[in-house]
Amino acid sequence: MWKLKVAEGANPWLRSLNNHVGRQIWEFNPNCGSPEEIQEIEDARANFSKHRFEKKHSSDLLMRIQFSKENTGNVVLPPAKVKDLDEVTEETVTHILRRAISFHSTLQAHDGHWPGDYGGPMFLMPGLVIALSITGALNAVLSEQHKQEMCRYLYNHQNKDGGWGLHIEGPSTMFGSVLNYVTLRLLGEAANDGEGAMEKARTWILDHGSATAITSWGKMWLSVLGAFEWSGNNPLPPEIWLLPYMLPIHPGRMWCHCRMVYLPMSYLYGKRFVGPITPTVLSLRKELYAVPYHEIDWNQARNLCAKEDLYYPHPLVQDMLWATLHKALEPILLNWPGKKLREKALRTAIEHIHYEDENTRYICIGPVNKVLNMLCCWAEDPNSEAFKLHIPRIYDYLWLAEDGMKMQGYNGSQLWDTAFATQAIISTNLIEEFGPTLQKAHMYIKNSQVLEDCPGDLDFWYRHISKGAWPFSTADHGWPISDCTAEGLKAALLLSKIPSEIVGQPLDAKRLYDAVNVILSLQNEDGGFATYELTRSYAWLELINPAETFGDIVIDYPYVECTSAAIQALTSFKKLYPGHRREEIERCIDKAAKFIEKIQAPDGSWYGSWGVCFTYGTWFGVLGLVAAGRSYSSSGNLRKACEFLLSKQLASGGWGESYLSCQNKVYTNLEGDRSHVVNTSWAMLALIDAGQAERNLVPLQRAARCLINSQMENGDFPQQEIMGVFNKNCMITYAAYRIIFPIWALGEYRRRVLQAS
Ligand code: LAN
Repeated sequence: MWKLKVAEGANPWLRSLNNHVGRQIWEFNPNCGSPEEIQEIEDARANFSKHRFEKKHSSDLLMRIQFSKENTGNVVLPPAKVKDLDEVTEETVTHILRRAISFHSTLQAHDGHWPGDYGGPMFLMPGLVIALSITGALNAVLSEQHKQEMCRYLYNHQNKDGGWGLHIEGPSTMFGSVLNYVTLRLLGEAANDGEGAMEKARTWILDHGSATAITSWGKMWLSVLGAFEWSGNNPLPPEIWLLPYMLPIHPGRMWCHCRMVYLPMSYLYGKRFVGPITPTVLSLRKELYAVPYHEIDWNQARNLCAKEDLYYPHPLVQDMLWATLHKALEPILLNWPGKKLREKALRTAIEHIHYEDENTRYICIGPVNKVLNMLCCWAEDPNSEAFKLHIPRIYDYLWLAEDGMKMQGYNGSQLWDTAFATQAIISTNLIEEFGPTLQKAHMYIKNSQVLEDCPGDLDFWYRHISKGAWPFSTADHGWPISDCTAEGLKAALLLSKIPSEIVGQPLDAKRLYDAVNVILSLQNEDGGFATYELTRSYAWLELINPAETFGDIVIDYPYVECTSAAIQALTSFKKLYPGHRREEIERCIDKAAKFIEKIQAPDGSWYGSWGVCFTYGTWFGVLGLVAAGRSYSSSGNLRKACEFLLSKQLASGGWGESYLSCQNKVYTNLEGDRSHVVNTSWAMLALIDAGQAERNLVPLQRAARCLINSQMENGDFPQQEIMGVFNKNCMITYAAYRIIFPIWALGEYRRRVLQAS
């Protein structure tokens, strides 16, 4: 049976700063699990497959089944439902909260964090499987059980029309379809396996223009595999790293995710690296194209892209730029003496790759550069230590649920979820009752702060300071993030106000100051906060974004979420430490609030970039302004925001926003106007903070009733549609949101509405 292991890392090739706190790994042990336990898992799998077209999001049941066996002490209070609004009493809400927090406590791991599924994107596992096949490590890294679960996942998420989307809920794209088809083939599935599923996939691909119409990232993956020619790719010259930093297009000025993905891509491109041409690869050359492989017009293929994949079509200038580089520059760089420059650029690129690997303990900033960097290390030297150090960190990205094994969007969302869960539980005031849970969460937060900057000259490595920051996942990952630092700090400050007999010793003031220092250092001139770094270049750089499926990837833009979180954290900090850097903090908050006001949409909403979507953004917009001292009566921005939210409340009393809001930037209800517990909670949290209770209680009562009636038998809340997003177009799972946000919203409702009245 499969088992989730937390904070373990007994492997000589693994490095850790803090004994692997937060590390979550699934392992298969053939000798464990009773027949009943195995049957329970089989039932969950069968149930997912049966309903896979109606309910595309899995419910993280394997972890839940395991934890319910491990934490048997939990007493489940009887469920409660409410019909009339006057039944939404303090007593009922308290009862619901007890049920929810008791249940959520059973999901907490011994190191204090809440493990969970961070899947969703459908373009990540292919990179891993392609890289492992090329390096010959596939069978050493992935056991038969791994492969079986990966195939299960891929078949489960194949759309009815035979293709795969960019993410689990999306319509079929060429990128998703070709890469996942190739992945199944590399995992050992034959071209006619899957009871017709493989043929159906091929039909989809050929009917929509064949693999020549895959996106640029897909072209790159197929090229390293040997199933596409490098001459069919637009150039990715590593020489860009040799340009002076002054230039706005210098990669050091790009969003770190963009820079870190194009870095190894440019290394592989610069080398025209191709893996061994195996019989499967030769067969794929036949399966993926409508014409014989040697007859394909590769020059034309450079700019092909299926219409299903086009979210950000290349502007003309971009095509002109690639054509010039392709036809004029590349021939020079491939031959003597231009070759010398290429060699120098490749050395620079690999040096930066090694720096990134070392300073994330081979986790890397994200799943894409993780596998690309690993492949580069192998391409540089197949026997290298670096390649060996990469291997055990692969498992950090794999997650198992009833829909199968997936590759996650990060090595988890540990710190983020723990910081939110802590704030949610504290909001309920049931602090003593859940003291042990909070104490463990506190331990995780303390253990996960980043304590040092990266080594060497930070400017040389294009790195911002890290000391005092919180990461999104684990300290070993280590990349600092503005809003993770802010949420970590908010949680740490709340915990510091609770007696240490209940939640343990507070964080040293010195470490809080370091966190404040990181936040202050991340404010842009315009007052806004971007994600990991300052905004280092201009929005027009998006013109050279070559990734057809993603929007806004080239620079790190300021976001309402990050800006609001920074204000909230600094406001809480200022109350407790009024003497520390007071003026700077006040100036920062003031500028940040003005930025938030400036970017509010005319309808009163804010567009959320990392959650779905306007309910998420508006929650942040409102909380940021309120924390900065604005109120409903003094701020037209807040009044408009409330009006906006109220106008979207559904007949059920809830809110339910579709991922289409993110893509189209237009508020879109879920199909059938269904409500979603997470959107409902975000809207409620915003309205409560903006003082809705003083004006008209009914919308809040209706929302609370909707949440109460959604609670499940065991105290959990249902997993509904996907709620996370990145780069406008790709969705990502936040498995813990379904319970954290209902607890938080009902907690605030109880404390600030019911108890205050
Ligand atoms: C994340 C996850 C966390 C997220 C928040 C902290 C929630 C947000 O407020 C700021 C942005 C951030 C850090 C974020 C950025 C984009 C990420 C890293 C991801 C959504 C997780 C995966 C995604 C990454 C870009 C996926 C790889 C794909 C590429 C296009 C490179």
